[in-house]
Amino acid sequence: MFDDKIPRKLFLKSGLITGASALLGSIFFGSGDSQGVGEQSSEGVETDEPAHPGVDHNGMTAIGKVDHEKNGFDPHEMLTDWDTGKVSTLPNGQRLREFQMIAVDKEIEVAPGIHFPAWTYNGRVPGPTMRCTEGDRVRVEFINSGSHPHTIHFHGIHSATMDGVPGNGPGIINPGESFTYEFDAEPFGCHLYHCHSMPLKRHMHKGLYGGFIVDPAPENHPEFEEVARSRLLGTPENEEWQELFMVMNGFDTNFDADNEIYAANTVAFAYQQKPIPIKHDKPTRVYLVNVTEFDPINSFHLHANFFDYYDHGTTLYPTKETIDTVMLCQAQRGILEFSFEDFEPGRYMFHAHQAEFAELGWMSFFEVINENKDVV
Ligand SMILES: [Cu+2]
Repeated sequence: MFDDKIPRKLFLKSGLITGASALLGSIFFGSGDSQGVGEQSSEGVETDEPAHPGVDHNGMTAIGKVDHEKNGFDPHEMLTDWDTGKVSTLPNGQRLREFQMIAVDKEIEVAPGIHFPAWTYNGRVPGPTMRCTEGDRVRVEFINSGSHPHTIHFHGIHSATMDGVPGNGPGIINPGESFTYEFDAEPFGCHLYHCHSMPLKRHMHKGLYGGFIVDPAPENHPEFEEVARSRLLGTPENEEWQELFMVMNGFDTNFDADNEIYAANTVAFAYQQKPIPIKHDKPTRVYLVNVTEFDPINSFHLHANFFDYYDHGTTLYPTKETIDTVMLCQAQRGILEFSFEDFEPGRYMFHAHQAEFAELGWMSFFEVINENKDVV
């Protein structure tokens, strides 16, 4: 239907995309200073010449604001809003964490003026970031209030009947039905959950996914006890860190099996328009999950600094050290650790190093706050 040679952002700009429910407005990509005229002529033809010579282009961004209140979630709050469930103790002394997950169809705004008919867990994309401790009993009541059959498939170790896949145990949960998944939280690490109904590509990219973080239980790791305590939510050692959660995702707004919008935590350019504050005297830990559909690989690149990486988060020592870029296949995830301790204050970029993804939304800033140093 569309000429593949025409950049996708041109379709976004010119409104050639069909399907009004998928795209209710048009996004203007370009410099924040140039009110979206960027590098396109008035005829919508891309040129090499800046549309406004002499204008100081501050980089790609979106013009306008997403209505987070209407969406019912804010990508900045999603960075730290861990859902630790309802906590109690079982007769055998094991800690129980109970969660409720409701599948709901919901239109969300993924970039200013661009709406996407999502399928959600609890009305948000990504779904709640579940966080528990290694060895906890996890009980998740799943209610399907959506219009299609769904499941929840957890990455982790559990029985076949709790796997959330068609034809196994309860299999798919039809609209109006419910099922309670139950298992022990293991192994520790940075995991995810997602719908496993068919067609899988469609069910996943519509928004049915979220983070599932299992903190290590320090008593199980005497040789790395201090590291484990720093990862365990609620300990003084954990308080010394700034922890952030990011899902790298994309949205096919015109249903051509290709993404038009990319982001971390759903809203394009959210952390560029409003950078994430970072205190220089606290190290940062990012729980990173890739759920981007259609494109086989996504990536995270940090500017002006390097990080240590823990693949899947299932080790207490880095699996890669002193890198500034990591690439993740679909469903791959990991933990990044870095520090801006001696850095001057200012904005430090991070983004997908696939330039196309960055230009279509996966472009962000950390705002380092250092009262001890001046901006040079
Ligand atoms: Cu589904």
